[in-house]
Amino acid sequence: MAKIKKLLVANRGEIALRIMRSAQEMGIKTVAVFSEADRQALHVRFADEAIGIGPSPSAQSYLVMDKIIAAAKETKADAIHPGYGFLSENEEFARQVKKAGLIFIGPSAESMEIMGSKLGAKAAVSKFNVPLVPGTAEPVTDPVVAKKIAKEIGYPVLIKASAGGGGKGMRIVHREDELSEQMERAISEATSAFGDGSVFIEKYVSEPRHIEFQIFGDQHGNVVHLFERECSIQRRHQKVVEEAPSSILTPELRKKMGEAAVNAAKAAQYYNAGTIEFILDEKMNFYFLEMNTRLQVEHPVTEQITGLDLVKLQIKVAEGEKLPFRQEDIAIHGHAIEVRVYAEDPSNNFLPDIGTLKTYRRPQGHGIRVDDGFEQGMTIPFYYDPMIAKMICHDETRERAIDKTIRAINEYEITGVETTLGFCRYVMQHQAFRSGNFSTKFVEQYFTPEVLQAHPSDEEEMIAGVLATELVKSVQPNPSSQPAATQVASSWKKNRT
Ligand code: MV4
Repeated sequence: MAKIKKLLVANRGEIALRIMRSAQEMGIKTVAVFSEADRQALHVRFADEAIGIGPSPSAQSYLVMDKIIAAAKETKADAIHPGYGFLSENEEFARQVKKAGLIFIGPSAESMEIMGSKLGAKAAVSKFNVPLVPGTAEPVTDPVVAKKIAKEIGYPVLIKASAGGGGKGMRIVHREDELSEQMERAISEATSAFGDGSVFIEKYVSEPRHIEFQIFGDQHGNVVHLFERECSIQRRHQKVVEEAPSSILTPELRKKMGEAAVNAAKAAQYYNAGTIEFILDEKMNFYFLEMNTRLQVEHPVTEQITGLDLVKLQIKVAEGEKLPFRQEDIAIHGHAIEVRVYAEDPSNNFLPDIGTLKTYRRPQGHGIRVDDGFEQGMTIPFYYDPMIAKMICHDETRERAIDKTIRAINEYEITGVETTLGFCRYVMQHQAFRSGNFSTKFVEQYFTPEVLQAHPSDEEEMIAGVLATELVKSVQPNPSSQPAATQVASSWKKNRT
């Protein structure tokens, strides 16, 4: 068993910090890498050592394998954690790291290769009792063959790129006369975007829920699942709100899906942390979509309900340790909700709003966790993902976790940039979300920029009401045509944003 003494984190921002914190608690020294834009970043200050790896664009820094491996050698690190994004799902990187005599904190390059292709993943899991969406397990190029398949499974169908991810290269086809044209487009799109034109056809599930299972494997063949995360609240394939557990799984269905997830992982002889993505249709049928071979952004909701530190577990498994528990030892405790705070303007089509955090005050209190990489006065670099923070609220029940999330959003103070906080509050207050009756179509169905102006939060309404009463009691008749209470309430609201 190879004990890790020094860990290089090949990432930036909140996830680099989050990984280093766990490493430090395990007595492991940490090495940060940074681009020019990140010279002053918190992950650089937190690490025991830091090494510059080049210009700000990630293609010249965080994505350059050679520079990262050279930095690990130079600092005598013995392991590399890739975080999420950047090189985290690059099997060639995993191979190079191993070749350099370093430990890659993640699965084997072979597992990554199988799961990196959607068709490869489907072929592998199909022999392991994992339900797949009706469709083909082979690439299709001939429109005649495609028409025959589509007729068999029934319209609407979905054309997907095997090499695609995050919804890229998907096309819905409603009728036979659209099929050949859409297929041609899908193939040429996939070829130019991924250098691989393989596409396949599936039955289109129209308003699915996105439910993913966290799995964990060790290098001795043991695999468990750590329950599910519901990630249906997303906008253009970018998740905004995630929660665990899902409000619609029964214990029986959870058990069935959990077993399927473990089987899918075993199909790729998977070890370390991974996520099995399912969709669930309105009849509660579930289907495997793909596997993500990394630690995910939303992993904290799983940590909050299981009490486990997934990064520590990743490190131990990478060192060769056995999983310290069996499936029956793990249980769900309470409910956790994560909202992603992006520097984006929800009233302007979620356009990135890069700038300086003039005020930045985190919410506090019982059951609140904020994973972020910024402090007041810092500028959000425009080169990378504009996520400022993840806020995770944990409480005994779903309803309490929702109410806590609203309270914490109201306490969060960010000025200088527009953020998605108000949008997340809108989600938390929406009856479809609160009742649990929603799908991946939530944002499309219920969100327009106007709702953020039209519906002040309960708290705002209550405070505005109190102010109005106080004002009517205390002031002289108002000379302007507007009632005094409206003026006060609206100027108070202005100060809040
Ligand atoms: C689907 C689907 C409906 N039917 N496949 C989107 C991203 C990629 N991981 C797969 N995705 C989907 N595949 C079939 N056969 C609907 C989606 C989908 C989706 C899935 C998960 C989370 C959000 C989504 C938003 C739109 C579409």
